[in-house]
Amino acid sequence: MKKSDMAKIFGLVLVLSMILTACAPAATPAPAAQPPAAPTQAPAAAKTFGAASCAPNCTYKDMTMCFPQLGAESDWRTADTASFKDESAKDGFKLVFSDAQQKQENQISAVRSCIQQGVSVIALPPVVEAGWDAVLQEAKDAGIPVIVVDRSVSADPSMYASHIGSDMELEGKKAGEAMNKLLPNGGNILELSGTTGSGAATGRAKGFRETLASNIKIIDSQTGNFTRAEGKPVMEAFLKKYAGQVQGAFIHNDDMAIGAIEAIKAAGLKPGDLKIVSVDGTRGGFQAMVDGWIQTDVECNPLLGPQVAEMALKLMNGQPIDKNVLTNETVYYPDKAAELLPTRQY
Ligand code: GYE
Repeated sequence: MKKSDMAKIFGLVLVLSMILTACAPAATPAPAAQPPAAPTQAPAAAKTFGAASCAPNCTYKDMTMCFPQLGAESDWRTADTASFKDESAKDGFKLVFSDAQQKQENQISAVRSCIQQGVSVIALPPVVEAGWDAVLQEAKDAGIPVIVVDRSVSADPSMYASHIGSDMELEGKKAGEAMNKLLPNGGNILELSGTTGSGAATGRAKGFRETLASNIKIIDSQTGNFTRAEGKPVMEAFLKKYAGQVQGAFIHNDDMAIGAIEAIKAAGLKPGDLKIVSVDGTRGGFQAMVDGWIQTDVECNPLLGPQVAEMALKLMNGQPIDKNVLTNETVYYPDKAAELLPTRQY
């Protein structure tokens, strides 16, 4: 067929289709106004973390946020839970809350139940980093965006919408620098680590080792699972084993530090005999600084509810969001502890 013939046929088809469209009953929507028929026509990002059906006018009243909290192991965690509950009450979105008691399998079943309920968004604080791929894929397949909250996951970032939380490695680095200042002539130290395999413990341990001076030796490291109850016996055992041989301790959170301090007191040591660097900056941590037991407290902010809610609404409305939002945090020392204690929110 000649090119000119093809153009004629094309023109004819075009005119015919215009006539047909014009003659169609008014109630029939024009083809152009219809949404794309097959999801394959939508851009990949829109399909993965797609806007809700109320977009672009979704409000908090349209939102059901799933928050499968990892546990209630520390004052940090209690403050974090309260932050989400307060935000839900303030904004008026529905919060599906559960407490996994530090067990990943409980968190995974909570996420699955949220997917079945068809929540708008899942805010997931993962107890450990590994093992999330399957359930993240299930959420993705269901079109429910997941915001990873607080600790990190090792899954590929394409598996979730965003991460909001602390830079745990940076916290570890700040702790290492603090220990270097506290022990300028070097020494032996202990590490009381957070939950094994958690982003918080892994990051803090890594950052700490990266900055620690070569004349300071970590002679032992054990987990206390971020709790007071486990921090105490771990320190008791440490002090029996290394009596008279240690000058400091890096403790991954204030709750374990408070437990450890009970053991240190019971062993007859005085405030400052063991230089303690802790993390979180809770009221309990501040009180321990006032009392002379903690020499440096690296802040970790648990009040994540407002930021997460704001991002969740943006996701529902199909607005762009940042892939990794880091919390701004500082370092506290005993000199300002008494003055700042009444201002602490957790
Ligand atoms: O430091 C600790 C809590 O994941 C950042 O978990 C959080 C940590 C926090 O139990 O107190």
